[in-house]
Amino acid sequence: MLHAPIPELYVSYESAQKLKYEAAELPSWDLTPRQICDLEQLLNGGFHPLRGFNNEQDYNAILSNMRLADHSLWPIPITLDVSEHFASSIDIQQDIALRDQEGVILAILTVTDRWIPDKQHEATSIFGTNDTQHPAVNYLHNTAGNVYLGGPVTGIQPPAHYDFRARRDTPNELRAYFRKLGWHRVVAFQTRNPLHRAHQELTFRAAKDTQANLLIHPVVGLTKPGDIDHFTRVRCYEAILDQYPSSTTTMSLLNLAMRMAGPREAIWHGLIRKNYGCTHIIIGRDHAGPGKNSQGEDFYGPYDAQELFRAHQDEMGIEMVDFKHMVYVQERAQYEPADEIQDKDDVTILNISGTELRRRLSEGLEIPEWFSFPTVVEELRRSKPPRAKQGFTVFLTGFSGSGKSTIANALMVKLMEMGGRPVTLLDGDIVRKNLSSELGFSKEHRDLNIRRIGYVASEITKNGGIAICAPIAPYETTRRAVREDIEAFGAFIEVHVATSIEECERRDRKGLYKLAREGKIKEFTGISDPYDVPKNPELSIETENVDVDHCAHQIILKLENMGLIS
Ligand code: PPS
Repeated sequence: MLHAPIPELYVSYESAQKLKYEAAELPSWDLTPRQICDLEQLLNGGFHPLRGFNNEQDYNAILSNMRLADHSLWPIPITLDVSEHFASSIDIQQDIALRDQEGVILAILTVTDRWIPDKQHEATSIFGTNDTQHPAVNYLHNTAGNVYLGGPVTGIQPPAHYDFRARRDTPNELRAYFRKLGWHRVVAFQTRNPLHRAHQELTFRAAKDTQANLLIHPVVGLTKPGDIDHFTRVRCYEAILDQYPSSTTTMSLLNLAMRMAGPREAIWHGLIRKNYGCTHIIIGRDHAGPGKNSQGEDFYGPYDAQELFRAHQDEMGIEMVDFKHMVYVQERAQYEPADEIQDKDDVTILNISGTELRRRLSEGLEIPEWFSFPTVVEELRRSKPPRAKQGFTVFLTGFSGSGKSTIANALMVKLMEMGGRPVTLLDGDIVRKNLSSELGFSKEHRDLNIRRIGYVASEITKNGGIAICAPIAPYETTRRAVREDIEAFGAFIEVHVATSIEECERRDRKGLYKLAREGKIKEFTGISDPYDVPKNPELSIETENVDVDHCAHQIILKLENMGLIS
């Protein structure tokens, strides 16, 4: 039964060519990365029985009772969020072309519904919270468009993937593979993290206990912000595959955009894996948990996902396999399920937490062989070198004339003297000359200027260099956005050059304060324009009666203290 093909939403090749031609005339929507993931699963049957983006009736039913309007179980809304401007240009029953980020037409949506969702209600119903520490709640409130469009989709072509092509399968391709190998029972392991020995032991045990074959089914679409990138993870998974007895296990990549919705997400993962031909799925402690809320507490109870899954598994037609918490018993040199160890008090139980692993990686410390496979550790070290070899950004902010540029120059020279990493200075004046010459000093223009600096600094950081930025950057929200962009790749050190406005005006190196007081320069920071004082900078520097060398040295000490230079 599980081996029978699942309905896909693609049209034939000939029809697709024709549709593509016709669709060029239609209004079109450029899909976001999340929407591309969702569309791919809609089209290939991963989200069966959905036949398009949810209409309003299904959406309401999903929110209130985790079902579609026809009562089939479905826990997560699959909605097409768009801007108000785009929504108002669309008629109901109109076809629109859905394009990827390069403009390629992937599908046609026949719009049957358009509505303004109550996002507060959606967040509470699906995620149980409106706390924006939850990544999907944050996405809903701060990224998603304000209007939803719903209706059936007609697939023209799947989204293109250029990476790990041989490892990507549609539900029907996996079903056919299982059929060919005669795999009648398949247990799926959903993951967004690299696998270590404990995972290998628990997944192998799960397959043995259920007398099933094993599918390692990692998510490579969108996972939790801050996760290890999927390129590194897939190389790690490949390194671990030959640790399983041959022909018991396979691996396939799932282009899913996770929501980190805990219990509801577990049900969703189960339904998706059933579509991919699996009979079982491993559900762990705190499955798809989003981390801590703004009070520092877990969003969901550790076993909520397992309980909700258990309550629905008969109806779903896929069985849950409890995740066993595996620990290493030193005396027996093997992993064992923690709750099956009878002689706990007489043996040494070893474990390394995720936080400890990250610390060891970032400080270049040893990672023992009992914990992970050398090939996996090697991959992780390759993509995440110790902090002293990673890129980072020093971001100096303060009033005009506060001393940012002078300190930045001194810092640059000191770092160049040390050597090891390329150093780039993005001083306010240099940037305004080379990157932002058309911009003025309105809030909009200043934000654009800072976002450009942030983008360049994030690229430098990503590629292992040091970026020193020295703009005024008067707005807290913009500085925070830049921090987020950069922290995806390396450290961000905000340095407040805290020279008072009175002192800056007294120095008036460029004669600008005089002109600002006379009203000859408008919107001048600190005189006629705001400056949000940084609340939690990594470092705050006083410059009055302190020489430049000492100021730059304080930054060097901070960098040493953070392990960024040795
Ligand atoms: S911002 O707000 O971060 O985009 O500003 P920034 O790019 O750092 O540019 C600040 C330099 O531009 C000169 N200048 C002004 N500063 C503030 N407000 C107004 N209206 C203004 N007009 C010109 C000033 O020389 C700043 O140089 P620094 O190096 O900060 O002294």
